[in-house]
Amino acid sequence: MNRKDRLYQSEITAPEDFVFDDRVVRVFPDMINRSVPGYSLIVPMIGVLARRYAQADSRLYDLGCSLGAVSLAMQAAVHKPGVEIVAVDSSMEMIRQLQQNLAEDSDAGAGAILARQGDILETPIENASVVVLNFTLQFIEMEKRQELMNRIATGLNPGGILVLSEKIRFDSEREQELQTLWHHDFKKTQGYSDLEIARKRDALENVLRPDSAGQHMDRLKTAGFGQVYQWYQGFNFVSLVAFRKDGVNL
Ligand code: GEK
Repeated sequence: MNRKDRLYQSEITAPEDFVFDDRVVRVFPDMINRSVPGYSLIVPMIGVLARRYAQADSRLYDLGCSLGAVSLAMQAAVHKPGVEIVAVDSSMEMIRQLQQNLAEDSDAGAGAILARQGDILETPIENASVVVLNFTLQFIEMEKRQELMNRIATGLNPGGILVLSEKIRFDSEREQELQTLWHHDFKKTQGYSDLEIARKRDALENVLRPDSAGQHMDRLKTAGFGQVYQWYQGFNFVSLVAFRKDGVNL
């Protein structure tokens, strides 16, 4: 755990699609911190948002939870009674490690974290006050994204929120080029070499398919979210808060 990510220096030699397996789990916290600009800010800020919108006796969902960073941030920030945090990931290796971490953590806070292996496309969303997809939707098949958003909107209680963080692509070719360049510059400051950056980009090519901000907006509106606000951007990484159309939100 918490080892340095050197996967694209030498460990992965032949080109292959990126998968969330044991090798990735071992380096995941280092990998995501050095790859997503602002990750270490985004996670606790989701805790701040959850603290405001979590409702007593409801569920908080962390969909595509990996090692549960968002679940832990929400657990630390939310003190309402009867809150259950449901953390779901399709990678058995991720969930196994998360469950081990939770079992070893004697400081577990108020809301229980239920960590389960599963496909978020098949996870029922019920009695939810906060639903978080922190860089997960980008890995879901394009054709299945709308239905997932529809189910989330239906499963959210009035007054609840969806937090959606994503890598995005830009409609303007020039902006796409620049933001990508700046993101790669960021990765270089984090110690990744040009070769590692290029190899990782190739590995993610068929796996991580970013939408544009406009596509996200349209999909969220279609699903029944009335107000959508971007609260974070770091180059081509953004995070949005969406309110259900019929919600009364402060
Ligand atoms: C964090 N949210 O640390 N069902 C469930 N999980 C899935 C599915 C699916 N269909 N597809 C992909 N995943 C985390 C980071 S990482 C983002 C999320 C990244 C899972 C996949 O196994 C992986 O753990 C996660 O989504 C994406 O805040 O690595 O860039």
